[in-house]
Amino acid sequence: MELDEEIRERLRRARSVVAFTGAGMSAESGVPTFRDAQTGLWQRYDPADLATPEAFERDPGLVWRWYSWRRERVAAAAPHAGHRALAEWEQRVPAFVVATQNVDGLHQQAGSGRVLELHGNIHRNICSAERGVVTEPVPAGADDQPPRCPQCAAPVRPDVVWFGEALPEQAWQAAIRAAGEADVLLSIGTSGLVQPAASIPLMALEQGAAVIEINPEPTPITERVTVSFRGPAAELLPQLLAAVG
Ligand code: BJW
Repeated sequence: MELDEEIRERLRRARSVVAFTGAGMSAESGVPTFRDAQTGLWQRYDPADLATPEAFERDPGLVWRWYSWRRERVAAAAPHAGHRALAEWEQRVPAFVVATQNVDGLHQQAGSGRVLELHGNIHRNICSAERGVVTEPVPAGADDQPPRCPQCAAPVRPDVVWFGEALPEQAWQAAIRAAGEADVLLSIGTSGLVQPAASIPLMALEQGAAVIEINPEPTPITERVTVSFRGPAAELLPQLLAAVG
């Protein structure tokens, strides 16, 4: 990897680093992204149309089946060399935060200790009415329908953030703080289209951080960042870590 000497020095000197990640971070682990082509059973659906409270109200079975399919994909996935490079990077700097839009838990599996989940976690269920975490839902009569909350019998849903819903306040505030204090922010595998998370790299840029993008495709922030590397995360992150030394 060609690394400009000035960038290398900024990376070496960085005391506070934020890794801001999106679905492309998990692509090489076998978890499909949102806006790249969908395959199989779900190719007829636009994921953005399924990730809304209205979609769940309209057809809870359809949304539940989509999440069951995704849970299977996530359960079969393992972190790759890029996830591990971030976990190793954390050992080398005083303050290292992963702020992820991903719901798959792969950063934690790779050993990252400080992970802010901005869009929730697909492994948890919550009650769609009362919002509390449900660990032992009551099975629905039909297999393809969501199970029920044992307290109020409302359907349970995955503990993820759908369009129109607020991000978890603590994680969001912590991400804003981390971006505001960062010397370096890595923006990895995100299309940068979904707000408010997409504003995190720009917050870091505006307060003087070096922002380094890793993505095979250009994004809306490519022209503004300090440096943009075009390529896959599993390949480029270990190279970047090695180049920093
Ligand atoms: C690789 C790779 C490899 C491939 N290596 N890279 C301001 C302006 C306009 C609209 C809004 C706005 N503010 C809010 C909105 C509305 C809306 C929004 O942003 N809409 C836009 C789409 C227009 N935002 C919201 O509704 C948010 N809520 C909100 O604002 O609430 C306000 C509120 C406040 C107070 C009270 C109540 C409400 C919520 C957004 C929630 C997003 N949820 C989802 C689903 C999560 C659950 C689940 O997983 O099912 O989050 S949608 C989906 O998009 C998911 C992702 O986290 C998110 C971002 O996608 P991401 O990660 O960038 O993936 P892709 O697929 O888009 O891109 C993959 C990238 O990887 C590509 O660039 C590839 O090139 C790259 N890649 N292979 C590296 N190997």
